[in-house]
Amino acid sequence: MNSPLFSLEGRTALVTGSSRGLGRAIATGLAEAGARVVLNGIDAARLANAADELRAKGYNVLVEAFDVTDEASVVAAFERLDAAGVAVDILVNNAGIQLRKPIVEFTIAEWHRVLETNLTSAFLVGREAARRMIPRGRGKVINIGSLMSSFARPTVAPYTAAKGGIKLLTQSMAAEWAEHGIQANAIGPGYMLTDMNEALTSNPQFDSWVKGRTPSRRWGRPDELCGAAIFLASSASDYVNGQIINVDGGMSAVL
Ligand code: GCO
Ligand code: CA
Repeated sequence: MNSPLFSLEGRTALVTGSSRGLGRAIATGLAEAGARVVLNGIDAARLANAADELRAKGYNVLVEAFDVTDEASVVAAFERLDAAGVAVDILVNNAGIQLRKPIVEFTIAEWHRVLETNLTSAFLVGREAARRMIPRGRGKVINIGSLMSSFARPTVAPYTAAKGGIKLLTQSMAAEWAEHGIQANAIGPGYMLTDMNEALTSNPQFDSWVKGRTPSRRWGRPDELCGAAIFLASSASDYVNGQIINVDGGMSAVL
């Protein structure tokens, strides 16, 4: 039985980067909890495929293909939603990329691309959403951080710096928006089975490191983020602000 506390009926959720991976899984979970979902991505074909899959399950789905790193595109997308009478009640800033190499081998262009996609996007999309949530006196912002919001490992410096920024941007959003009835929180996925991590899951040494380092002794499944997402998107979290919930099998709790 769905507790009304966790119901998302009548609410609209925009999930950035939701044509695949964690974003698609989270969008599916929010739809299952009753939300109308607005899918976002830059690959129209992948986006259409994701929309078809969710609609086939009977969910209420809109599609907004825009580049979350481009201010004009983000502003235009929100103006289209305004014109269509679509109010974003729940924003999930999930869009992100990964690039792995030693710091000394990164180009400035690669650095900028990772920071823009993984961090600046949350500022751009969060700002537009909040400009509309503040007058309404309510809203939910869920930023997708990472274990890397708090811990580092070699070869993922730009991603880690961006995810560290996501954690403190979330706290900054809470600092300014809580008084307007908006709750801004983050989810920190652990090592999840996604395309982005294909190079890791297919590496026997890395695979055994993850399993040895994680108390649950396994990788996480993208759908295992849905519970935390539904919680943070629902009335159940109305007094939760500026927090990051690690969904990582316990990895961040142990040495
Ligand atoms: C890596 C991985 C990680 C995971 C996740 C961990 O190369 O270490 O890509 O960054 O994606 O972010 O929380
Ligand atoms: Ca990401």
